[in-house]
Amino acid sequence: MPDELLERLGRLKRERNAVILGHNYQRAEVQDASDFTGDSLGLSRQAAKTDADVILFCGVHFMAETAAIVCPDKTVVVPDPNAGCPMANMATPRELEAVKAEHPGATVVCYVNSSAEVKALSDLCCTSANAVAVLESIPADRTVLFVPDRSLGAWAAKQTGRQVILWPGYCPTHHRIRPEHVAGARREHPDAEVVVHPECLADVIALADHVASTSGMLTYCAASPASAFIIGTETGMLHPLQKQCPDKRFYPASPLADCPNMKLNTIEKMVWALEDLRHRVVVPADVADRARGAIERMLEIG
Ligand code: CIZ
Ligand code: SF4
Repeated sequence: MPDELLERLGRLKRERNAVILGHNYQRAEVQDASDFTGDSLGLSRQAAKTDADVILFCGVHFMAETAAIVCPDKTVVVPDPNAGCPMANMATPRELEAVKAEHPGATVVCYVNSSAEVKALSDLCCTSANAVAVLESIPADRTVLFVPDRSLGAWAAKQTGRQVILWPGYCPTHHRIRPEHVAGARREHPDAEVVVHPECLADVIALADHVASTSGMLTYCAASPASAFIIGTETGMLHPLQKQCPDKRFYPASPLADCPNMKLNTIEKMVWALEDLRHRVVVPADVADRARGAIERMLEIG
């Protein structure tokens, strides 16, 4: 990366009093240029406590929206307005309203990978790091409607023994990881532990030694006595894992698991975003107020 661009980014960051948040799935150089890296929950917590006036959010659209909901008084900008999440787009507010009408007593739990409007129609939000705890917090006699990720919903339902109505959404990137990829990687690296994300196919989860969110993967791999790991999630995750444990080896379960949306953000676009203070992510106040309720109820669960 040319030093000149990174210098410009640093200068603009000071001029704008900006903080740069970078998701674990970003390009390595984008993560390295961020002030904080992590999962969407960790980054929202950083957003909530920052003194900065501007948040440059390097991730996908719903994550920047979550930051805008948590900090309504800050300017939130993204490097590329086309970086959306196809899974989040699989649940629209109109569809959710229709399904809610079919299940009037149901508690609606939305995965954080959803639009602000879908969050505003939900009772509780969750991430992959706390989906099990969120389900356990709901009285056992309640029906739960889980949107939009059917893989995470089914996995969390199994962990908790709860009956859950699943939405037919999924992550195209995680579903590109096939059981035969995992089996092949195991043959190639027989000493490695297989750690996969709950957005993966059930047949892939069944082959894993451990299932975790990205923050959970960092904790697990640091503590495990194993020295090699096959990682079943978006390939950007290999960077923070390798950075945290330079003496351990990390292999992708499948080289096909990269998210083209996550990879749209580049250092150049980050410079432009701070230069022009665009592309701004704004959530209308009434939507943000209702969505904040679902997010705060999740944060209370921990
Ligand atoms: O919550 C997040 O940041 C996502 C999308 C994945 C994860 O497990 O951290
Ligand atoms: Fe969405 Fe999957 Fe890309 Fe994450 S990795 S932004 S869930 S499409």
